[in-house]
Amino acid sequence: MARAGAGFKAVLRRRALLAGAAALAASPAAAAPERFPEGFLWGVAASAPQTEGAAGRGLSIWDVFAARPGAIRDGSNPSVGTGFETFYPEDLDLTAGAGLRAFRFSIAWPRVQPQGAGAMNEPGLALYDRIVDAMLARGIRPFATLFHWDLPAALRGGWLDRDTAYRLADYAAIVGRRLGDRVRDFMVLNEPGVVAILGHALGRHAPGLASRTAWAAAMHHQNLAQGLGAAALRSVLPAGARIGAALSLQPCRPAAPGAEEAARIWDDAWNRAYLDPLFGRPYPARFAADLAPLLRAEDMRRIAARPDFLGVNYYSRMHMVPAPGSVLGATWGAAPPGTPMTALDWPVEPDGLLEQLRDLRDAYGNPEVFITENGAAYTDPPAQGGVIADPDRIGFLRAHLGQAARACAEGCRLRGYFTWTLTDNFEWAEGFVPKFGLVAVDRRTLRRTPKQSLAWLGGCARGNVVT
Ligand code: IFM
Repeated sequence: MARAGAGFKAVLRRRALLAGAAALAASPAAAAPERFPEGFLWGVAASAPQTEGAAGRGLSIWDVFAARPGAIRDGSNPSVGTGFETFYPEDLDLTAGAGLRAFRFSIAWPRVQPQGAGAMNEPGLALYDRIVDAMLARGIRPFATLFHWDLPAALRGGWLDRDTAYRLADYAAIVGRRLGDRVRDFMVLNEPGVVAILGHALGRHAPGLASRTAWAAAMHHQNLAQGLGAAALRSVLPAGARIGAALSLQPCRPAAPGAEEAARIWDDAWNRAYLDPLFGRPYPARFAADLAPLLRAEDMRRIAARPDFLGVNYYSRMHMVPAPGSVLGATWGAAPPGTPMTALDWPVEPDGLLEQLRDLRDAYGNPEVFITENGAAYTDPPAQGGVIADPDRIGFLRAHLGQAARACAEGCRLRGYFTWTLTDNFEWAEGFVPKFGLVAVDRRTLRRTPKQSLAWLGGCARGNVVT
């Protein structure tokens, strides 16, 4: 994901990193260990288009987008990923060996249906059989996401076309029938708001569109796909299956006096436009005119298939300023002075996670929640003795886990935590530059080298406590 001016302001950032690392590293010593409720699930999250190679699948809109000169910062593309389709046994060994017992992965729609509709590709489905079986054999609980942004390019209209929501439901039924005997936890879509805003309002992600009508269509048709996909899964899965949604939820604040309305606009566009309909509420009123041409009878009822669990992908708060004349009328501003930053210039704000979880508890009926993504890109040093020291990442995770433990203690129904991500991978328009992984991957050999954060997180998982 990319935010405002993700350019690297080296000096400022290094200073902020040092300040942040010191602040985060100092926090645990003072506090008592934070325990999690029994049964709390610890895992990692990843996605097919960021880790799998392209062989054996149809083209996705990210293959097409990446071919545009300048679209991807380092000129890379999703054709190799981390080689997960070959290296998954090793990746799962690393996961289970560390003590992490859940793996959120995604299924590549263009691998299952290269044309996005119609004929299914048996070898593609067979790959996911093997991956799921390998997880189960290691005692890892699979959490499957059906759509993590890799829309089949063959679906010409993409999310502008209402029909895509129906095609997603067909695909969901295929996957549910095939994997439902072994996978219990499914998420239909990942972060539809990011797809709508970065891909259709700002042109920074595939398919590279930037208009208000494109954004509104992508928003509504994805919400519809979440509802239709959940219903299709429900109709084919055995009793006990659990269907969720993974949303990018980031509390929004004004970045300056006078920017209050910008923060409210962004909160509506980024968070509420997905959360509210999922929980049976209308869309934010400010979008009524955008949605009027798209809404059909029964749409809101279909979308409001209250999920069995909500996946929360939290990275930081968003600090907003007005942007008159832009598609949404607001854009990212600066975080409060002194806020530590990651290597992508994203603010480090662990208490924003607690704020988000409290909002779900208080304003949405306290749904069952998993943190389905949380993590940070940092610049890692070279390996020494076969391991990479990444104290900044450990500090980031520790601080966020501390807030997650607090949310549990405050009555939020938080059931588990998935770190983004196991291996450094294809970070969309940023290419392979940002390193989010607990494990480094050599771009030439695809050889894996664990970072200290993997063992550290595994230690937390084993003890069910933040150490
Ligand atoms: O890498 C992405 C992921 O695909 C979706 N959520 C945010 C991550 C970090 O940008």
